[in-house]
Amino acid sequence: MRTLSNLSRQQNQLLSQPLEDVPREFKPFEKLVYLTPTLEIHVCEEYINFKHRRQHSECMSGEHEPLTEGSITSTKERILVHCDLDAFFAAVEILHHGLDPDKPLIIGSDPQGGRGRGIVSTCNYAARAFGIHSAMPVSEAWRRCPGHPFGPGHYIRGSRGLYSRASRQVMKILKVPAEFFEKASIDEAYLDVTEYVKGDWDAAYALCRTLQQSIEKTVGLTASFGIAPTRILAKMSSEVNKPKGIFRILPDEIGDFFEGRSLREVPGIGPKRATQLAEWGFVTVDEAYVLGELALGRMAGERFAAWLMRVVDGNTSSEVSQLRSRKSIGKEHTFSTDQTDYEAVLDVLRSLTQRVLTRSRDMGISGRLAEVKIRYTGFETHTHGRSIPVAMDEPEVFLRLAEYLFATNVQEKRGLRLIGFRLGQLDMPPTRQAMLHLHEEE
Ligand code: DCP
Ligand code: MG
Repeated sequence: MRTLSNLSRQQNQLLSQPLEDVPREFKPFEKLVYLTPTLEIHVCEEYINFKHRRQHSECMSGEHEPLTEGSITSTKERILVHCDLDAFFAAVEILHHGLDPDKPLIIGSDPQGGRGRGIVSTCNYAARAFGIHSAMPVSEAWRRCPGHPFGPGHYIRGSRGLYSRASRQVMKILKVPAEFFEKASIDEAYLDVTEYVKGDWDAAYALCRTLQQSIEKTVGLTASFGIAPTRILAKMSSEVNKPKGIFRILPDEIGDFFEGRSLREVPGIGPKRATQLAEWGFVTVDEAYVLGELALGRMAGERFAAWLMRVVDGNTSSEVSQLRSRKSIGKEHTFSTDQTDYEAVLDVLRSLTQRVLTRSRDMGISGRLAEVKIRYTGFETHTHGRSIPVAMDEPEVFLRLAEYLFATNVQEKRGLRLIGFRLGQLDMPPTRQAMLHLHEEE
């Protein structure tokens, strides 16, 4: 019978064998890796060398770091697109329930007739006309636009499943022309389309129009697009003509774009910073810029001044990579009643791990850290992690790590409320295709 202690023993036997001797179904991937008795992962030299070569060739700059020689942006101008769906949750609800888009719709916590203590997630444009916006207390929203029977407001709690499904459909469309793609949140994505449009900014504009129409036709939602040479500029430009807008900033138009534009509109400048700058007399970006890095730095701090100069000079990052928006990929499961059958828990853990790795592979991401989360009866929660020397996306490696982490850490005889698996320390892996080439070269 498969029991937990059997499993540990079985694991240890397996782990003590080099990979060549392990039964076929346990081989993570042939010749590349084997696990030692202490669960260290040994990776063959070629794999590591290959990876390092890739890392060097893919050195890219961060949003808040100065550009380095040889990074993608400094060698060649990129054409980035930022897409953001319009009033996303509200638009999905309108579509799903066939609601009237001209009637104010508010998605968020239960307003409880104006006594609700939660906040608004979002609202449609008809509700925005009442001054309602995301993150506003729902009681305030009710005051501005009460719901039935006192006013025209329609309040909905929202259904995550619907939003995820719509988001997936949209992302599928957006991915097609993107050489590099990054889903930045449930309703926004960055696309590097430089190659697709062959460096032609007019073609990029036409592409956005096509994508916009395709999203509306296929999913029934409207989206806004920004086209620009850096991430921050692309994000700002998708806001300009919202809803259902497209706005483009050409490399030599950046200065004009910032003329008279409020500092508060720059992502990264929060209300606190903007108020402080306004107190010194700077409300627009150009007012702060003309002061120069040195003088602005004395007032607002050197780092901030240097960063703002780079934003306006178009020298911030144009890297589009899924890793920018993601620190880890995880899945967890809460049992309907606390579990003491650890074999059943292990089955759930294996399935979660498999799903996480399927997802990471779909996204072209690998990871170095395996983490198992165990929540006991009464909510006491522990996470147990293990790192491997190089990032991988092999399900078999992480299945074995997950089983091992669970088997060696679970406090036996205690009821389990939740089990979870997380892949951390993410990295872009050698693509699976590249790995195939590696095999061919051997
Ligand atoms: N959201 C949320 N809580 C917030 C902000 C947003 O739950 N404080 C959710 C609801 C939004 C979705 O995320 O529909 C996307 O956020 P956006 O900031 O893009 O807002 P919208 O898409 O709703 O409106 P816009 O048309 O301004 O993009
Ligand atoms: Mg949006």
